[in-house]
Amino acid sequence: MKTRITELLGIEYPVIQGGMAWVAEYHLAAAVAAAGGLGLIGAASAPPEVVREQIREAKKLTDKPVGVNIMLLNPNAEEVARIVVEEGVKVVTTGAGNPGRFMEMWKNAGVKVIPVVASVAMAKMMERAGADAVVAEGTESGGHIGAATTMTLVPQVADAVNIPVVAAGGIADGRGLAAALMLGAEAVQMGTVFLTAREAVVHSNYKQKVIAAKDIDSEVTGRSTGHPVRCIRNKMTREYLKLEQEGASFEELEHLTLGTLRNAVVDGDVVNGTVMAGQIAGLIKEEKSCAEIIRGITAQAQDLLERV
Ligand code: TUI
Repeated sequence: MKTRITELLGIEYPVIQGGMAWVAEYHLAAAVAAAGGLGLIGAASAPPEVVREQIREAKKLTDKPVGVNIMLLNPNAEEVARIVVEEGVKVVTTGAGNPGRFMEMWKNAGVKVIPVVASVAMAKMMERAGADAVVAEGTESGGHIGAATTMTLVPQVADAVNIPVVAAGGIADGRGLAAALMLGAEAVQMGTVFLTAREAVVHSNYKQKVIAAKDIDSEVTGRSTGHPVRCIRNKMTREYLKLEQEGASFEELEHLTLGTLRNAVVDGDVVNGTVMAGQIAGLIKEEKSCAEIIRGITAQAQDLLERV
């Protein structure tokens, strides 16, 4: 399964792991890399020195490339942007904003830059700014989301740019990978399925909540604040959506979710915590290793594509 993305990144399979906050730590990133995909350390809102340590730990576990995802809403984003250069990271993905201000530094250091975008306009802007590829992420995704669906966004982005496109949002098996390739993508990025991976250091309550989730068990909080976030329905989302409907202030809503992703991922509080996951959670039935996930998905896609 060779595409411009596998060539660009020097990976065996066209599979990228999402840079999930608290979830995408070095054990998961190294396991994905070792299995032939692109593993990512999610810098999210971790202190910059913790990100540096994570990069070094990943390198101890694998010789294969491990990238870093930088969440641009993080006030420390600039420091993390420099650390990836200092540590010799070869691939960076970005989320939740415009990484234009870091582009020159990364390009000069030979870092491959793959911004996650949620619109055609942002994809074109990123291509002009020198991005090596873009991830077109549909609203089916978990966490911070845009408005367009993967089915509509991916072909429109693929038509609008010449750089390779990675599809994300609602993909967790070989049918999704095959469909993404048909839509014009040259790889997929998956988050939800990897957060249930055996190597993901995620509380079992969180993994079980995702495995138990059905097709319509996610909600989007924060539409009124301009930061829509998809997570599995629980006591927190019910309270949040009720407050939002009552016109609660940004501060009140922030207060309800501050630190709650960590509480869910690390402490297993899936009642009051934030259980970010995509709409494809309903497809995921069991915990598997990263190698089983990647081999299963690519083999199924290859089989389907040969039969079509
Ligand atoms: O970034 C993500 N997913 C995330 S980030 C995150 S941490 C967080 N936690 C609570 C509240 C907010 C964030 C959890 N999940 N995915 C990539 C992504 N990027 N999705 C959508 C976008 C995006 C949106 C707007 C990219 C660019 C953009 O441009 C806006 C601009 O600056 O013009």
